[in-house]
Amino acid sequence: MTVENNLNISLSKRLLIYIPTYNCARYIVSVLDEIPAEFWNLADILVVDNRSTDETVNNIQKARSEHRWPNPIHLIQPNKNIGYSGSQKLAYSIALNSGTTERVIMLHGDGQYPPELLSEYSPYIDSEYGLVYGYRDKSTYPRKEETPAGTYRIIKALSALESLVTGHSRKEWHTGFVMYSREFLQQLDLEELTDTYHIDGHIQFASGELGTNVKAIPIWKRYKDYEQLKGLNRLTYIFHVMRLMVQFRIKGMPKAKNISAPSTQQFSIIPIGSTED
Ligand SMILES: Nc1nc2c(ncn2[C@@H]2O[C@H](COP(=O)(O)OP(=O)(O)O)[C@@H](O)[C@H]2O)c(=O)[nH]1
Ligand SMILES: [Mg+2]
Repeated sequence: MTVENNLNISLSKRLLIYIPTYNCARYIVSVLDEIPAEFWNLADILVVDNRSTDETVNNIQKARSEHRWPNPIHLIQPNKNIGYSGSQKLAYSIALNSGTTERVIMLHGDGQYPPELLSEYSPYIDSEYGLVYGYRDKSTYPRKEETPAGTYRIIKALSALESLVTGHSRKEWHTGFVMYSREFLQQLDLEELTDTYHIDGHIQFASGELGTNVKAIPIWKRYKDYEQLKGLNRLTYIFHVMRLMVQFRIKGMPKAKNISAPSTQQFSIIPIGSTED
């Protein structure tokens, strides 16, 4: 494995599908299997594994060595776990550093956002939208949308509050299913974005401050097969978000001083065939 810090991964397509993983051994191979065929030609696929402690990397490596997928994927690992937020900052720096990437779609490696939803973005790949995001919607997807009722109400209430506090109306501030344009990402100081879980909300806030063209599309999220935040964790998350939305408003948005500076985060490129010790 080669340690890199010059962000030079040979991306060649205008679209990048970035897949953050952390202990997704049960899901990651089927997530890649479920990526609609057209996207294997349209997009580069970059898995950023955040130092999983389970079989996530071995499962990917096994599938790669069997040439399971139509095209090669890129697989990298930072040299330590850098959190959900750090994984995003690294991926967006790599995208901005590449000469080709025009748009980035984040697709969670745990499969909670079904990869078939990628097709919902097709109409917007050549659009003026700087940010397109999916909001969970039980009225559009009454059977498929699996967010437990309590969580659903909390997410909707928190989102209504965050729209109020920030002055930017969004159908959901907690979605992890998003597509960003290069033009939009370039205006952000990635390093200044929050290091917490609510980085998706911070980027939404930035898009509001920048007056970015934003599009919301109804989606569904899987929960049946997944752990969810409960009790104190859930309360901590709620208070975190409430504190952050006020901070966003007070501090204003993290503007890039110049074209977004490349991240200095070190990472390893995991070539096909190498397995974790
Ligand atoms: N929990 C966690 N997830 C991470 C991390 N790095 C990447 N991820 C991935 O980021 C995605 C979102 O995390 P998750 O906990 O499922 O958040 P949620 O579904 O948005 O509530 C998943 O695909 C995780 O595997 C990390 O350090 N911690
Ligand atoms: Mg998840």
